[in-house]
Amino acid sequence: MEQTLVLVKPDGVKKNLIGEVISRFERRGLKVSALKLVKITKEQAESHYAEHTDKPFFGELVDFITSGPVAAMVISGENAIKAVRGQMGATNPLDSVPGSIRGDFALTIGENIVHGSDSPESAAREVANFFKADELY
Ligand code: D4T
Repeated sequence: MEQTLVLVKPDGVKKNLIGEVISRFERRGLKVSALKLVKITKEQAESHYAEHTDKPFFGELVDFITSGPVAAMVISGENAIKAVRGQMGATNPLDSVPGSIRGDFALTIGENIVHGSDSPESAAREVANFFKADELY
């Protein structure tokens, strides 16, 4: 059993895709263990994207993820990290296959609708950045 942090990013919220994204995971058999709509602070965003601090796109990344509310959730299930990343599609939507979330709803890497943790270590850190232990079910 694994847990992963999923964010429907500000572009996904603006496009009314929160339900669509959750529905895809639920229909697959994954569970929603925590869920909230939240405006991320700059500090929280910098911590979330800590591995990208030195990248040229870091500033834009933080500006974008703090530009509007995100739907933050913890998705749980057997191999949830890999299962969710597969359903999200490739980071660059132009490389995402049709049928994946990004392949169906996004065109640019800067606005690619969803985030999902990429390892158990990232998931533990990212879940703790958004939720307290007693907010998980
Ligand atoms: P996230 O973290 O949003 O789930 O995306 P990925 O795990 O699929 O991809 P990532 O960590 O490599 O990138 C994080 C985030 O940065 C944006 N990005 C990425 C960007 O704007 N320009 C770029 O060149 C890259 C590589 C998109 C996702």
